[in-house]
Amino acid sequence: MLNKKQINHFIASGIMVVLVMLLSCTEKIPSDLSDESIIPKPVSIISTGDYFTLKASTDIYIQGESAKLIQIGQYLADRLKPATGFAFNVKPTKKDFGRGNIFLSLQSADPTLGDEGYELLISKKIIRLTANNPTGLFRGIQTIRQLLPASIELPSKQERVWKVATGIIKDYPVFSYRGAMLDVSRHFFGVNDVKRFIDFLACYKMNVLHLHLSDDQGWRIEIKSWPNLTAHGGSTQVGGGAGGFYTQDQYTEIVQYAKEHYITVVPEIDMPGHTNAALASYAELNCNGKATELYTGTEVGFSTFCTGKEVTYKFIDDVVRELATLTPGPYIHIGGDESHSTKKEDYIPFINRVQDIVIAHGKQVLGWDDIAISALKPNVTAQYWANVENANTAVAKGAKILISPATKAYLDMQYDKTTPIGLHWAAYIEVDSAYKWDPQKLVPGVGKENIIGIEAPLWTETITNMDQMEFMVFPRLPGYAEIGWTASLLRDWDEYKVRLGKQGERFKAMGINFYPSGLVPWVGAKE
Ligand code: TNX
Repeated sequence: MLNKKQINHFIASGIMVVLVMLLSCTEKIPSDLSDESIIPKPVSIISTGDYFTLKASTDIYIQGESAKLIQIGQYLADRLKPATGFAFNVKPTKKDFGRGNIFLSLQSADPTLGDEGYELLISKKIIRLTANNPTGLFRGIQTIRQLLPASIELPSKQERVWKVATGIIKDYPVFSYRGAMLDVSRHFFGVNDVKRFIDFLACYKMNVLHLHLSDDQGWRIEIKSWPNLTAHGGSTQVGGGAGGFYTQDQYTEIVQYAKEHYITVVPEIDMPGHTNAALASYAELNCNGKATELYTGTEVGFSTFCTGKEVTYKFIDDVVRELATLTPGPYIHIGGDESHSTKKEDYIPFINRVQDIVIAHGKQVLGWDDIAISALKPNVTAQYWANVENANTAVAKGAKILISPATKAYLDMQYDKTTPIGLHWAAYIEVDSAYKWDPQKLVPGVGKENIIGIEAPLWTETITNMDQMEFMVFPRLPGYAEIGWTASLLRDWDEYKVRLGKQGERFKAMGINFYPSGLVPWVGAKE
């Protein structure tokens, strides 16, 4: 028979066992940093087998006092506050140590980390993030977010412990341009939608948002010297809905929000084709002097500016001038694709003149690969989307290449025959196909030295709202981010899909409507 002491001991250990079991079910304690799901995959991870715990008393210390650093510290605090319910005061310090706190430092970073790299040291006592400049700190903060449990992304307070596995991460990107494009012309997306899209890019360390601001179906940016562009040209969209446009103040708000997320906005005015919205707004831009009708279908290649009229160039000069003043980034994108209604002998001098206009306003030219047949000026970048010959011609003319293959990187392509939205003229792009390619080996004749990076475009002929946008973007976007950031030698689909599967809980916590591909081993996220 057991005596009373033994029975008590028995009960106590039973309770302990149950408690430990409960804890380990609901709150898996991380202790192996190299086992965490980080996308894009970092350059190196050393695990030290312990954990750091966020507490109500944890503060965020800034080393090197500056407005930008305070803002980054505040950004991190704002990400961590809702789910933890902790205060996370942000304050400058000269000290190197303070148990239980997070340090963001620009002091004595490793120069090999470059402009966007960071080093993250997590010990039992502190988290220290170091970089050469604020951009690197911002990128590193995304890693800290992903090392915390997925519920850190929930909008309300969670009762749980917040542990981070210890170790050292060193990380920096392969390509300097890692972008996504949003077509706001075919279907208009308002300022808040674009901000949410920017949030997605920031999570995965992407650094460019390309906005396709004009097309046949709609002109979406206010140009003060040509007000009918938006008053009339912005008044509809594919399917005949109300459309919309950004005032210059709203556009500036988007650019500023992007900047706070260390993302550059590249504005595109597509020309000489894809211009029906402008041609419907101003009769003088047409060769016959008559305004066209607004267009709400999805055909391409039927519109063209009148390349022989002087007013066309006065118009473009005004548009580019106003756009350049709204654009802190280096590029203006001039489109140039699918100008099937422009004769080649008109197209070439037109593109040559438009390049001069962009350069005269202090900006660098980006254009779809079709522009390669013109006389490319110095510092031009051609965006490869389908035509290998164009890409090679552009390289031969001294241009750099931005890699956006329609067959691999088009976010508007359906995943497979059964997925409800999207097109499939280039390919069906399942999540594995979207991931399994190497930008440096994709286009014969175009190698690393020619490539500035990659971009995944989301055309919106079939995409009408945020839910649909998220379904097309997730879960492919993290893969594109990884292709742009992580060396292809470190990438492998079978290993990646496991990390992606663990991100599913994060998508859910962020309220993202994602495509639950059967190729991905989702953890606790699939309905
Ligand atoms: C081709 S890609 C286009 C766009 C369409 C897209 C649809 C490119 C430069 N032009 O006008 O929206 O296909 O996938």
